[in-house]
Amino acid sequence: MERTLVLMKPDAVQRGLIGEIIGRLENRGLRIIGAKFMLVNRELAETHYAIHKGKPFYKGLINYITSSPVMAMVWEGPNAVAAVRQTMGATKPIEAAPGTVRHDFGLEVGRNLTHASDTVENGEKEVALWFSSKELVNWERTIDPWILE
Ligand code: IDP
Ligand code: MG
Repeated sequence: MERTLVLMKPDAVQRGLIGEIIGRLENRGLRIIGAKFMLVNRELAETHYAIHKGKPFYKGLINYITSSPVMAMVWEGPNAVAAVRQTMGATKPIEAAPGTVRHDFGLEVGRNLTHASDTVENGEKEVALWFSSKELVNWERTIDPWILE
């Protein structure tokens, strides 16, 4: 079972879209196993986005993610990484497919509402960066046989 890190970025929180976006992930059948509402310090922001260091948008990206609270979550499911990326849509809202979060609520790449891990390996790394093992909840969802074959 894959795990993926999902962030409701500050714009999603400020715009009151946390419930809407979580609802989409729940509706798909993904299972939440961790969540916290938090301010992101610069150190965490810089570690999380280390791959983008040096790019023209890097400074703005760090300012954006640290500007206001985020809702950080871990979601689990078969192919969870690809499934969540698909639900969020392409990085640039203007290129995101209709029906995706970034299409339905966004216009600009610098305010694209969410983060989702892009590979299984990065999912594992990002979950470990953002959550301690104690913060992840092991629970049974009784409807699973009706969602997972
Ligand atoms: P992703 O979030 O879809 O994985 P990445 O390419 O990993 O996209 O970029 C990380 C984040 O950096 C994006 O979600 C977006 O917030 C921001 N970003 C990426 N490219 C640009 C840009 O050209 N201008 C402003 N912000 C950008
Ligand atoms: Mg990325």
